Amino acid sequence: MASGTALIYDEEMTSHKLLWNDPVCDIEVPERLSCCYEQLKSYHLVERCVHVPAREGSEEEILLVHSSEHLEVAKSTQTMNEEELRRVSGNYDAFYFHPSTYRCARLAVGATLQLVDAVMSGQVCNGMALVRPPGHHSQRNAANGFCLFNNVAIAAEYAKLKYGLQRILIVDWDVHHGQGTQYIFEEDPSVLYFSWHRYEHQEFWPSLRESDYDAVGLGKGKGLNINLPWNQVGMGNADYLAAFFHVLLPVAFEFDPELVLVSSGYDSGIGDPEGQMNATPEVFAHLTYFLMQLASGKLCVILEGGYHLKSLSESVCMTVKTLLGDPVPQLTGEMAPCLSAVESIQNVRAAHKPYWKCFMYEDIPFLQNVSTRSHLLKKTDPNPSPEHGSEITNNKETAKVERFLKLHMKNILSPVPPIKTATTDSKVSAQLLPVPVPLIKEMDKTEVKALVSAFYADLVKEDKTLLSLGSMLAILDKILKKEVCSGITESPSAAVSVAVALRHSIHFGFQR
Ligand code: Q9C
Ligand code: ZN
Repeated sequence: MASGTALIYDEEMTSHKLLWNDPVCDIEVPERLSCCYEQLKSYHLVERCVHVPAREGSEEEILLVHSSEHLEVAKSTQTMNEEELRRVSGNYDAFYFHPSTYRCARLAVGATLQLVDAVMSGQVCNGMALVRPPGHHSQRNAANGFCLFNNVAIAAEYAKLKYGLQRILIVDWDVHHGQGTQYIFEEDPSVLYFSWHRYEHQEFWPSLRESDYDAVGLGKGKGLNINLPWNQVGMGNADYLAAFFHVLLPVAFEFDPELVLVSSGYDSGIGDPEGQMNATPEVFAHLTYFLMQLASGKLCVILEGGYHLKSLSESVCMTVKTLLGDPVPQLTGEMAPCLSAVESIQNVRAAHKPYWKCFMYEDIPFLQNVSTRSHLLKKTDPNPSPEHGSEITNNKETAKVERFLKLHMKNILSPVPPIKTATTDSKVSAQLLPVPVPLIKEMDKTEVKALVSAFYADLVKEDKTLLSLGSMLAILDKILKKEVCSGITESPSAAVSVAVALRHSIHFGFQR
């Protein structure tokens, strides 16, 4: 059984960049790649991975998926000036060329194939490729949505050809529909393609009829294309887990893939200006962990979108950390999926009922009306109250998200205290009294007031209170350092005990 996690990163892929003003494309920046790598370094994840070098994908490999016309157009842009580049870029929906784009796109393909080789040869168990430009919107004959060559689709064809694979699963958790990948494998029974995507009843880009749940594949590929359209923004951890539990995982285990490829866009994460979703970085650890249970762990994660640099890089770290085998972090927040998510999930289950045993024996009615009604309401009602009413994500408030994420990541990455109860003896705690005093500053004003007034009230009646407070503060100190999760001491003062207990519950109440 193979072990180890490959990481593929080549700085050269940061040379592809936008040379003119274009508000549609200006979020696809080189820093997307460098920020991820810096963050991986800061968590000491890079040194734990097996470094696999990128290479250029060959023309032959690109032609596994793309037309020679498409390849030639891309090749011809290498020597163009800005004006010519602008003109060619204008032939596509949301794409820009730079003189280095062709070289970067070939490296992106090659990096992806290197990852497949590392996993299929048993050099590593799994891995991640950080690549630009991304791939999943790219089609046989066209660049689209920041994508030139379809890295993941080429990887699937390559794995079929080189390793004789008969069942490959592609999981596309990017917030956009990978319509390019859908078109390429629509009739192919050897590739199961799953994509969830912001859809909003076809209002969200790429606004295609064929992104809806009833596009199940064609011919021999019927049942092997699974679209889960999100008809509202603000989907969060619970919605993503419900999608995995009730749609993807049952089908994936039934399909029993020999290799899993992830079109790993993080624009489905919190703070992303495109996705407007609410899933926090640690949900990607869980998604990764579930997929690691398939195909004997043979999992290749390939970067697609993700435009909020902090959210993107934290989510990439969560993914790589999980690939390395670290325990998955606890999820917080609402754990029930919203109504609109349940509706989408039910509809895709109903659409796939004829093709999968896991759905066949269940009674799954279509639920076409629920979110359609709220969708129509939204248009007429100036103050609709959608389910995700007070979302953290807001277009103009990414700074707020940044502050949220900073605190949030600190909280989830700091070690959980052991189940251990501190106790004190009066001599030691009396000496400890001056040490934890600065901690009082960390309490909020009302808490300090309550603590202090209770302390003075008791002091008049009871001399031993000073000693008792010392014990309490010594325990509080241990709780805050996460050395213990609770403490017990002799105390004449109930008020002080309550203050410490309150502090305790604020920090750890939901963790144990
Ligand atoms: N009005 C990826 O995430 N938006 N691509 C176009 C046109 C393009 C996203 C909006 C978004 C492309 C890989
Ligand atoms: Zn995307």
